[in-house]
Amino acid sequence: MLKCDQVIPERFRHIAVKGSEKCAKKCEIACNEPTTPGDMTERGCTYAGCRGVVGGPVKDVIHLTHGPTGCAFYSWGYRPHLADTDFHREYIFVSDLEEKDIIFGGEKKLLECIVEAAKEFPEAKGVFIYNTCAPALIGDDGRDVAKQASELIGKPVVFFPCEGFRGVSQSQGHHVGNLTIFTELVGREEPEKPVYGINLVGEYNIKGDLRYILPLFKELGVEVLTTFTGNASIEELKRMHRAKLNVVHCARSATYIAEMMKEAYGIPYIHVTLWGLENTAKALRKTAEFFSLEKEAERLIEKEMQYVEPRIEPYRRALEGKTVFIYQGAPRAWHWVQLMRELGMEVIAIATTFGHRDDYERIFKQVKEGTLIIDNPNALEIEEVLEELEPDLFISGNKEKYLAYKLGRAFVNGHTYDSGPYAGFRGMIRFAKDIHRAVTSPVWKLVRSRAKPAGGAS
Ligand code: CFM
Repeated sequence: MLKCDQVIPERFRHIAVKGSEKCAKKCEIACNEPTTPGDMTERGCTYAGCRGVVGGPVKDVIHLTHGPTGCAFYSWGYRPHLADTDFHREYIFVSDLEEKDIIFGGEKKLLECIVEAAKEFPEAKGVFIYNTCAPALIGDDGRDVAKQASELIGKPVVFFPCEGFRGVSQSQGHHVGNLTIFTELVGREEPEKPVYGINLVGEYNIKGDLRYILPLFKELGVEVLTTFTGNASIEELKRMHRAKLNVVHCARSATYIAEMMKEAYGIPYIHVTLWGLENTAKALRKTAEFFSLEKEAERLIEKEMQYVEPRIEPYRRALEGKTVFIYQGAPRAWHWVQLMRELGMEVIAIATTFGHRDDYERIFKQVKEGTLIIDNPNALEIEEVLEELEPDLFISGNKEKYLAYKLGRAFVNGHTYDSGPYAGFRGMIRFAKDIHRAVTSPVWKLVRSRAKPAGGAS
C-alpha cells in the first residue's frame, strides 16, 4: 500500500503488484467502480466520454451541449481529434441553462438553440445534442425536442443521453455514444458502390494519426469506408454497416459498436494496436489475413521497416535500460508496454483512469513481475510513485504534466502527444524522438536539485 493511502484504505483494492501474494496468478485489482468519496480522482464524467471522445470528432455537425455553460466550456478544444475541416473544433454550442430554466424547464430553450444554430451554420449536416446532469435531473425530454427540431430544420438531430452522473467514469459515455450512433445513424444510408473494405473503429485521429495509418491500408489494398469517429462525416457513419470487417483500435471506447454491428449485420471484428513497429505489423497481418492479402502485407511491412528501423535505432541505443511509468485513460497503457520495449525501456509502474477488467488482464499479461499496477490513481499516489520509484520517464496527460515538471521527472504527453502523430510505423519515429528528448534533457536534474536543496526546503 502506498503511504499516502493510509487515510483512505479503500484504495488498497485498486493497487496491485504483479507476482505479489495478492496477484500471484491473475490480476486481482478492483476497477470500474465508483470512486470513494474524498478520493481526488482524475476521472471524467459520462458527458466527457460521449461529447469529448466519441461524438466530438464528427466533423460536419453542430455539437450542442444541453446544460450550463461550464459543461460546454470544459469540452472545448482540449482533445486534438483533428479533421480535414475545423468546424467541429472551432465553435462551441451550448443551451446555457440558467437558474430560471432549471425552475421552469429547459426544453423550449433547447429547441430555440438548435434552430438558431442550424440557421447560423447552414453548412452543418446535422446536430448532436449532449445531455448534462442539470436537464436530466429536472426531467427535460431532450429526445422529444430533438425529434421536433429535426422536423423543423430538415436535418438529423441526434440526442445523446450522456448526463454526467450516469456512470462511474467517462467510460460510460463511450458506451452511450456508441449505442446512440448505432441506433440513430448506422444503416440509414447505402454507399454508392459496393464496398470491399473495413471500418477503422475507435480511431480518433489524435494530432492527425490517420495521416500515418490510412496510407498503410491503402497500400495494402484495403479500402477504409468509415473511421469511427476520427475525421468522420455523418454520412460516413450512416454507411458504415456495409464494411466487410471492423478493425478496432481503441478496444475500450468502441468495441461496443463493433459488437452491435456483428450482431445486427454479421460483420466480424478484430482488435489491433496501431502504435509501435511490431504491433502495427501485426495489425496489418491480421487485416490482410481476412482479405487474403498476406503477400502484400509482408511486402509493405518489409518496406516500412527498412525505412523506420534505422531511424529509430539511435534513440533506442540512448534509451536502453531506462524505466517508465505509464498512466493513460485505459487502452494506451497496454498498447504501449511492447512499444516501450522496442525502445529498450521497461515499464515499472502502470495505471489507468477508467480501465475495465479486460484492460487490466491485458496489462497484467504484458508487464514484468514486480510492476506496480494502479487503478484510477489520485494525484498523491502519482506523486508518491514518481518520488519513490524514480522512473526515467512519466508518460501521462495534461492533468499530470505540471506535477511531473515540478518534481523534475521527464514527461511526455501520451493523450494529446508532444508533437505527434505517433501512430503507425512512421509515427513511431516521432514518438521515439519525443521520448528521447524528454528523457535525455538536462533540465530535470536541475529542477530536482533546486526543488530539494540539501538540508531543507527551498
Ligand atoms: Fe480510447 Fe482514446 Fe484511450 Fe479513450 Fe481518452 Fe484519448 Fe486516452 Mo485521453 S478513446 S480510451 S477516453 S485510446 S482521450 S484518444 S488518450 S484517456 S487511453
